[in-house]
Amino acid sequence: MQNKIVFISGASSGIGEACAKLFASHGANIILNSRNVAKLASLKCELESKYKVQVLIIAFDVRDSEAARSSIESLAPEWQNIDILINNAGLVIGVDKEFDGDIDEWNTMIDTNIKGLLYLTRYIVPEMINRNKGHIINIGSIAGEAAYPGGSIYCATKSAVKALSDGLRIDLVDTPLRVTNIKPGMVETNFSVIRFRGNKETADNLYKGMQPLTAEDVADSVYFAASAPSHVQIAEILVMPTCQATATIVHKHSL
Ligand code: 8X3
Repeated sequence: MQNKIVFISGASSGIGEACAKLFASHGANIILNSRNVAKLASLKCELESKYKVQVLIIAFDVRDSEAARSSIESLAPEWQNIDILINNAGLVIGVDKEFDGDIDEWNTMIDTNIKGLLYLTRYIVPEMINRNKGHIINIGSIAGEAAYPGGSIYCATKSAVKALSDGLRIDLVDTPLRVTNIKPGMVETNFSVIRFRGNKETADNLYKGMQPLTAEDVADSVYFAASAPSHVQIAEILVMPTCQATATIVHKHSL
């Protein structure tokens, strides 16, 4: 991974942050993207002091196509050759029934999880094609496999991530570029706190009696796909805790 350039969206926390740490520990230079400049600045300091790597912050909201375009187009020449795009920015808000949900929250999920991923793909992949080199790693979800109660909008966005990953793989089949869809099951990050609109206690209860994945466990799968030999394309990884079988079947021990 030495000297490769890795662009990570949603890099200020959770899986994105864990990927930044893991790829930097293997010598990759990292472009950190999210809206949270303060968190990105402290992550940049940490990575540059621990590892011999360079870290660039480009803070913008992935939902803003114009900000994505201008930020990526104005990258300094030494940062333009992005080797790996990790489309990680994504979220779930609410557990409402489909006929009952909050439309603003739907838009936030759809605009971030689908359109944000598309904008970064649109602005970063053409340069990869020019250089005949690159890997797009989308963070999908077990939620993209089948809908579950209270998750229909989020599940739809992650089904879209699967379709977009498959479609991009088809569109790039005559190139050396690779496309991977990483589909985590239950992972304990701030993700569930946002799902329950800030209620940490409800989020914590979700993981009682079972051992969820950590963000680092998912980053390991991302790194595995990224470090495969160039003729090997890991198309998908479905990774979940040992006590999970599907999005809705989880064995919990009694407390
Ligand atoms: C996160 C996994 O099970 O909460 O994408 O949908 S789950």
